Amino acid sequence: MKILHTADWHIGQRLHERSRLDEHEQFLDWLLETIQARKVDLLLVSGDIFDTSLPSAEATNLYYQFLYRLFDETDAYTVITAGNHDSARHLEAPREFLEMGKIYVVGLTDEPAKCVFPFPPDDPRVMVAAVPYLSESDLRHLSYETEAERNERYRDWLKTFYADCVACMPVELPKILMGHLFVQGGKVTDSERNIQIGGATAMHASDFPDDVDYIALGHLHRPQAIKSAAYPIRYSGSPIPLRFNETDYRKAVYLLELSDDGTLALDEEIEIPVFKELCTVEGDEDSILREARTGTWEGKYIQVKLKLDTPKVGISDEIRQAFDERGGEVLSVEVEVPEATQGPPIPVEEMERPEKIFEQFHKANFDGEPPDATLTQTFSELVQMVSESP
Ligand SMILES: [Mn+2]
Repeated sequence: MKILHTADWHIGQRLHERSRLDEHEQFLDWLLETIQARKVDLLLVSGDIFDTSLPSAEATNLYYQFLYRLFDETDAYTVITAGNHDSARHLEAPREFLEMGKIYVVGLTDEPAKCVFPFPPDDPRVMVAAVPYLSESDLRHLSYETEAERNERYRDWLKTFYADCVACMPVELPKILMGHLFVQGGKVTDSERNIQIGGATAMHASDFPDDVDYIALGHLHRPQAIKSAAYPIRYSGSPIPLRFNETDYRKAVYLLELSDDGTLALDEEIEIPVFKELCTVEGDEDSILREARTGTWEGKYIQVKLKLDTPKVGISDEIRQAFDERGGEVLSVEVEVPEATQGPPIPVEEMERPEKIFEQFHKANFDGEPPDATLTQTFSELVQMVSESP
């Protein structure tokens, strides 16, 4: 039996306002071909199907077209869970309907038993716990708690949830746990939002139950395995780079093989082709224009980081055009000009309370004058409002 682990599709994502739907379409075509070619029996998608909780009609259509083709053109079962980017309720809304197509979607986690599925359902060989992202807002609010205590409670809650899932499974069958969460030791890139709730929440590899065979995670966008566990804990990563700085490593899906004796092993890390190359070009005006006119840019997305001595009107357009003439599409031009009026930087160790930082900022920008009482009061009210908003 072949099982394929993927996550973090982020369908509908835009990079500097540029739609990525064409890349997602190519990825899903590739995924379907891979499922057919490798005769995959079970596809696991561990959260962040969409990039936003209310995806566009086009993004939604692409997703359902893919699901329909999975049903129509393959024999695979599919398990999909919600990530922090998804709307758990929206994803789950067509649940009963999708089940007719052997597609199981879990968005909300009210009960561990509802997350546990046997595959194949009529002659179980493996158990899967389809655990979606557990949002902090699902935790009961306790006003007397410190942030650290709340983080601990979140972690405990996850631990218990996974243990309860495993308790619902027959002991003799191999077990796969899905999840959309941060495990300590994972390598973070900068495109994961809300990676750690409150800044410190993380599961530890040892928090997962003992009697498990594989943990199929989503949330981190770089494919990776977490060290120091008795069984593999893996993030498959996102199929396309979501930022310009996510291009120094390859994207992948994991193919697992469940043998007849019930052993589950990694069969192959299958590299995903690069559908669109993302490039960053840095330098001064002359060097960037020279690169634009001599490089190979056909079909590439480009981010330009331009260093100028003084601001120059129209330079961005000139750069965009130069790349455009050789088939490249510039998605962003960041211009860096030496800032004469900038105040001295505030050392990190001096950044205490927001009010303190504000005072330092004011002094730095207004000839050493601290903000007056009204301004200080207004700022405090603002901080209060922000910290109380959900
Ligand atoms: Mn994600």
